[in-house]
Amino acid sequence: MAKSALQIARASYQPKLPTALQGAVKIEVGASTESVADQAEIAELFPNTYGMPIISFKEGEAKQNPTVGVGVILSGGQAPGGHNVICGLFDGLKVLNPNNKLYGFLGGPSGLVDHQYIELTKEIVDEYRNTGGFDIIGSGRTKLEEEAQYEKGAVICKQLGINAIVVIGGDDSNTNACVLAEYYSQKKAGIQVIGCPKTIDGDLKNEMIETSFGFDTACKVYSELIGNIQRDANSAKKYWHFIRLMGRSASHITLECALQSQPNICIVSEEVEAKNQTLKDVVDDIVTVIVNRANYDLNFGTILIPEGLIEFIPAMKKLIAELNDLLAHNEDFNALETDDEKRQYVKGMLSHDSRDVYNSLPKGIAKQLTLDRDPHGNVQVSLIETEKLLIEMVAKRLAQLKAEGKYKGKFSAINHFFGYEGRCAIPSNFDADYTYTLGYTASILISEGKTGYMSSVRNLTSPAAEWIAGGVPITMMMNMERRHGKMKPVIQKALVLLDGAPFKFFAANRKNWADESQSYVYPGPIQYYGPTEVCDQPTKTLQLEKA
Ligand code: FBP
Repeated sequence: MAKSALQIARASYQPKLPTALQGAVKIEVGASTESVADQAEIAELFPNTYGMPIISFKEGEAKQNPTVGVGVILSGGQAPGGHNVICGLFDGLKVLNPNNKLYGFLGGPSGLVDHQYIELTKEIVDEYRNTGGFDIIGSGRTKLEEEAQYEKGAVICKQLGINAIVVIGGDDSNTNACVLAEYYSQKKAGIQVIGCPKTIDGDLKNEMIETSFGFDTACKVYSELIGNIQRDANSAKKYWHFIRLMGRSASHITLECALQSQPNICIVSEEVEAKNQTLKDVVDDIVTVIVNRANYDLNFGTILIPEGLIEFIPAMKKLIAELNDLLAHNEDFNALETDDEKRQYVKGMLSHDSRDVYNSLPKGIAKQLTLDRDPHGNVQVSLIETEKLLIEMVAKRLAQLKAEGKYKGKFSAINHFFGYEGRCAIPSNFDADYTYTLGYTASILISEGKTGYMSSVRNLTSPAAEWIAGGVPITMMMNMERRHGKMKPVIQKALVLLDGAPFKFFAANRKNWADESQSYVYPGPIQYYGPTEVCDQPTKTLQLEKA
């Protein structure tokens, strides 16, 4: 396989481990835990895995460990560092007992159910050290939520001598991992389940999980690109760049990229929702900045837009919910032939408020809302090109203002969407070290007989040697939420907190960033070799949260 110079150099990078994990380890058991909310319901649903203590690892005495078999699953969207979780897990298992075996289930959780697997040998694992991507075993979005699936999983585990499964995934995958842990405990199946916090979106975090892996690298890649665009904008001085960023729900990625690159405008969905803003309000806010800059002959700039914005605009949320109900299995609608007939039909069925919103949308976007639906009948909002929608609406409003003599500038816009550019990037030193430690930690949790725990590595703004590794009961992160019409126990998603330090820093500075021509920051590409202040810094979000 052909390799780049960086690939070859990174293959021999040895990820940093906390001092406590560099030799034999003993466990320190903390206080018992409670779920973040709905304690009685969660305790009842998880009689075997509720209330367990937080665990941390300290330096200890060497001991004999029995041989174990472990299966690993990559679940959901790719995130830089996934391979290193597997490398850390593999190395940790081999240190515990050289006879330990690691199997990888192929293509995500379905690999467990369909018995698709490979044994991960040293030769295979070595090929993937410090690389991006999930291609070592592949990933998938199959949900593990039915007893029949758990039973099929137990069959292959028994066949291969697997005592523990490690699920590397986001909030939903870790919720499912916990349900699986509880199920196998109840059935006394002898299969432990450990989770690892993955997602570039950064929305799987809490008191004990400081960040999910992949967020650091993905944000650094996007910030580099945004910085490059800003330098171009500042050189050519003729384009407004509308940049949509991945993150299906929370705006962490967009906010982090803003903190790194200081764009002229950054929309935070959680703020839009809290202020009960309409799409028109969002457009007006953008227009105000554009008009103001035009007064100083600055007819260029950058605008960051979170992918999930549409769903956070209360009026849009209502419209989408009405459309979901209206169009689900609607024979009359499906029988209509022309776009115009469909548009008229929808308009006739919507509530007064939603009809106004629908009418205010460009026809193309309105049509998209009625066409693109996922298998559950929901509009796939991530496919909606919000950046193009905003360009169209902003251009229209600026034209009106120009006609009224209130805007004298020139508006030319370019749209971008950054997501896949960062999801499989070569992990930053931070993510390479963090993920390796997460995997290594998982191996120790397994050897200590733990189940229903998430691998947790804290104190991440300190040097890696001082990181605190251990385990957190997954039930501790849970609350009850309505999903598909039923109340379910799920890990609470972490949205951007408007009273949190990262947002407050942004809010205190955004006016300067909007008006000034010299406030852009150009982060440049991720550096893997060089001084620690260039190569090993965690995200601004983490630094501000921990300051
Ligand atoms: P996870 O939540 O599974 O980590 O995935 C995150 C994400 O990258 C989102 O940012 C994005 O909306 C989504 O995956 C896209 O997924 P896909 O490529 O499967 O459509």
